Amino acid sequence: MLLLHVSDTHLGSNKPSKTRERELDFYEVFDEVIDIAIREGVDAIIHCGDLFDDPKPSPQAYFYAFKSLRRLREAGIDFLVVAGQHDQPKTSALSPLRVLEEVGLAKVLATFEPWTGVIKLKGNELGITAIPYADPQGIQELIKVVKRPNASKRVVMAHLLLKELNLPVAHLSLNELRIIDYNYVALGDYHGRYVTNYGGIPIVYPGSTEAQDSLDSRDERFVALVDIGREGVAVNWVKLSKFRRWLIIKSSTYEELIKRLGEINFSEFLKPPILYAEVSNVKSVNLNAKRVLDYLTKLTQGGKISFYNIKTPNISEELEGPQREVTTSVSTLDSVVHNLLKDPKLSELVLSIIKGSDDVEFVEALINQLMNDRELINKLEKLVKTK
Ligand SMILES: [Mn+2]
Repeated sequence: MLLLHVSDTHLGSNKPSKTRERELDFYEVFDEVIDIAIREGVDAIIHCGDLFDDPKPSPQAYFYAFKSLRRLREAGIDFLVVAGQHDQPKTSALSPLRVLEEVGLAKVLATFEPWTGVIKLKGNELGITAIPYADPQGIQELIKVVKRPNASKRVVMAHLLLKELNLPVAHLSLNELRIIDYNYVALGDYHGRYVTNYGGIPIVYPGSTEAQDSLDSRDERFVALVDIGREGVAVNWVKLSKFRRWLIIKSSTYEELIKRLGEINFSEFLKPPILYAEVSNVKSVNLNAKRVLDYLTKLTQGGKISFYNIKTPNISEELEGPQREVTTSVSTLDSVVHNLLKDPKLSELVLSIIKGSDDVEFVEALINQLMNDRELINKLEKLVKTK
């Protein structure tokens, strides 16, 4: 019995850039999972929740889910799924997973209540205990009614956080899950890859297929190919290649950031990566922000990076772009000076001095002086008015 274990595909997400291009990434890597299932000739895909990113998926999220799952059905491979919190509507509305089931593209084992039963896959029986997402209190009640399936091959499929992950929130420990006598425990909810075992039973989180934020970003992503035979169970990892990579850079200055970016070989990326950087040592309004912005614009226009977010914690500013569908908090030199001085005549005068100067340090000193010295501004204002 060959199963492909996947979870947290979050179809419909477009984080972090909120662009159409980014949304397509999530569909593409899901389609790659389907390719792997067909290539490996698995008996079923077991999806452990958060198939969709939103319990009310958009038409395009349904469109791409249908397209991929139809290919799987045509290859005669079942798609078994339990609901994660993202697949669960908050009200009494229908789970989007039920739509997939109605059109014959998925077997939904559990949306709110656990389920135990036996599924026939290409003539072989697989016993499954399916546990959908529940909050940490609710799961204690749900787990009480869980029974062991009556079949010789048995797996658990659940969407929950194990206490063993040592995260601030957790649902159950492996002890509380009571998993004696199963061959494999397939899990979802945790977006990282995590493998352990419990009395010889593999306990596996394959992790999400795309990253929704920088913490979730990794250079490698996998799905688990699970072979349950008479002799035991073997887990083989299949690498995914279609997800977008992230560049995470911590530098102390803007100059260092530009230097580091200059050293990167962008041709090694299948898709232009997402850049997240933190520049720790920016203490005041810094003219190099403009230089960095120009450099990043050049990189995005040249197709080297797809999106950037540069944080400067000391002055709590953020450069984000490219400015397509996202809002941005980039402060240009002109707006900084206008906001600082208020008087249009005075700010024009100061701007003409700044722009006429090649001495970056002098200009920075001037701006910082103006920012910290009300008196000076008053004097300058008087000067402008007497002219
Ligand atoms: Mn998730």
